Amino acid sequence: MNKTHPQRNGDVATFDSTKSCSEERARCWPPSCTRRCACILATALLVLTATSLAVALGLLPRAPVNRFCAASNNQTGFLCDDRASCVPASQVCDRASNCRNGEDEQEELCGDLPRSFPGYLVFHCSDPAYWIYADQRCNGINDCGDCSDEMGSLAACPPCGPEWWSCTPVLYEFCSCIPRRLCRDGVQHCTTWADEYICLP
Ligand SMILES: [Ca+2]
Ligand SMILES: [Ca+2]
Repeated sequence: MNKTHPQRNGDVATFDSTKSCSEERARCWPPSCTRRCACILATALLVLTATSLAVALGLLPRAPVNRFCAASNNQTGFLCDDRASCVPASQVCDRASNCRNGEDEQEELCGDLPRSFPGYLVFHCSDPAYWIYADQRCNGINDCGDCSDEMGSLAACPPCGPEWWSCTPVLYEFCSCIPRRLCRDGVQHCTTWADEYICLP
C-alpha cells in the first residue's frame, strides 16, 4: 500500500512500505529523503556519534594494543582491558579468569599455545621441545628442567638476590642459588655444604 507525505515545497512524494530503506534511499537521497529514511539516518548518526564520544571519554573499554606490563616483583605480565590490572604471565591461560572480563583466558589467546601467545609471555628453553611462561625465567626455580631458564646466556639472569644464597645446589629443583631460608636448617642443599657452615639465613 502506498502512502503519501506532503513535502516542504508542496510536492508529494510516495513511499512504498514494501521496499527496503536502502532501496528507498537510493531512489530519493539526496536531496528529498523521505521522513522514514531521514529518521533512520539521523538515529544511526546519533548512535555513532554517542559511541565515538563514549570511547573518546574512556566510558567504554578499549582493548589495549600492547598488553605487555610489569606485574609484582617486576615480572612480565599481561595488561587487562581496564588498562590497570597486570596479570602475571603464568596466570594467563591457566583456566582461571584474572582480568575482570576474562580476557586473559580468551580463545584466540589460549587456543594454540604457545603459538597463540604474544612473544613476551613465553620463554623458550634450550631444548626446543619445552617452553615456560616468561615470569618463570630467573625466578630461582628450575622450570625448564635443564636450568636454561636460570643459567647461561639464554636466560641472562642477574646474580642471586638478597633472598638467595649462591652455590651449586644438590637438589634438582634449584640451579645456581638456593633460598636463604634453607641455610642452616640441618639439611645439605649446596654440594660444598656452604649452606650449613657459611650461609646465614
Ligand atoms: Ca588466568
Ligand atoms: Ca625458573
